Amino acid sequence: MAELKNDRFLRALMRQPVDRTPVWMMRQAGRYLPEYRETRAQAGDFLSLCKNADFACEVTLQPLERYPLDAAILFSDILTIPDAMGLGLYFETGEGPRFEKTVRTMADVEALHQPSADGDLGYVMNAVGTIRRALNGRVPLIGFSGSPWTLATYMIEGGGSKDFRFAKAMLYDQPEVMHALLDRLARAVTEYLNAQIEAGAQAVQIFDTWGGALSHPAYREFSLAYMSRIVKGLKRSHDGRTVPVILFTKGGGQWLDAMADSGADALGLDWTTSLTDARQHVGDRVALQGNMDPSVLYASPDRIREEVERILAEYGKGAGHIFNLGHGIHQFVDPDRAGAFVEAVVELSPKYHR
Ligand code: 1CP
Repeated sequence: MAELKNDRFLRALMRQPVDRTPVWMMRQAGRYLPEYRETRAQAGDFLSLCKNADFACEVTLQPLERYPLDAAILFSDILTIPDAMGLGLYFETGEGPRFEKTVRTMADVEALHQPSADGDLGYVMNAVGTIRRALNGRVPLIGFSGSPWTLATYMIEGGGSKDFRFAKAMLYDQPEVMHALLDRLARAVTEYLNAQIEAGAQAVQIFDTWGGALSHPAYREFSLAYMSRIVKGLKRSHDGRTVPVILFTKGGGQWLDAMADSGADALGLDWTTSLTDARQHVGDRVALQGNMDPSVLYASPDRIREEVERILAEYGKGAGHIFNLGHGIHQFVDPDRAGAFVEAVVELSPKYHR
């Protein structure tokens, strides 16, 4: 594999000194880009886009052609695992993801197929290899997975949800069924992320998008415990380099202390948490990634720049910050505003590293 030309992102994840704050955007390849919409139309639908390594590679690289980003993220989805477990993922036009089957009982859990990372999910590993070759060392490639709890919500509800009616009922009434499901998911996620690392992912992120919907004790028992187990089961070095792990719980600002003890190298933050407070809590245990409100990208370029400056100052001087949005970029953002954001980080951050 080609020599890595820009290792700013990996260095910051390990809290090593850098010349400026590295930057990437969650969901940086996606519907806000006209070129993405064009490739998706060619591929037919979203799943065909994920399953074809050349298309997945093309859309992964699209945001890098526009902006000076410091990392690429594999184009795929967190729902590849439930799909490979036999639930039948599909997308209705204009709607979010849906599953043909749901998981509501112990019998449903026992009937799940334990997916193989090389067989059932081999198309993801092909995409990782194809993207690494195309990147040719330009920036590192991030692999990812959903957290067991977040994946479980989709599997139990049969798609996206606002109140997690069935998942919460299971958690409170039948915790043994929930634990059986989370246990299977944790094993699948560990194998899946390790396979991505072997295929060439240079850092991995666990997306716990719905962890923030849990109560204080339930977060530890049903989400963090399983993410910690995964972190401990990951191959932390490959090809002579450390492979850093990032944990992102949306709405997890009050649990950073416990998250920092998981063994992860970095924590992702949404915009409701102050980077100053977060840094105080975690000390030198982990790096921090985030945390601009993605809706700032609806504002003017001047206002975006002001917000970037405020967040840089909030983290302060020194290593260990990766600039990102606090959640995925919205589909109605003007691509030029995303450009103004990335450029502001590039221009304004060097003074925090002198
Ligand atoms: O083109 C389309 O219409 C499909 C939209 C889309 C895209 C672009 C979906 C369906 N997934 C993706 C790609 C995707 N999903 C990436 C790509 C890499 C990148 O550029 O960042 C990633 C990292 C994800 C992860 C993902 N999928 C998460 C976790 C991150 C987050 O934003 O919270 C979640 C919750 C999903 C589920 C999902 N897949 C797709 C949609 C629309 C959703 C959200 C459904 C819901 O609201 O519950």
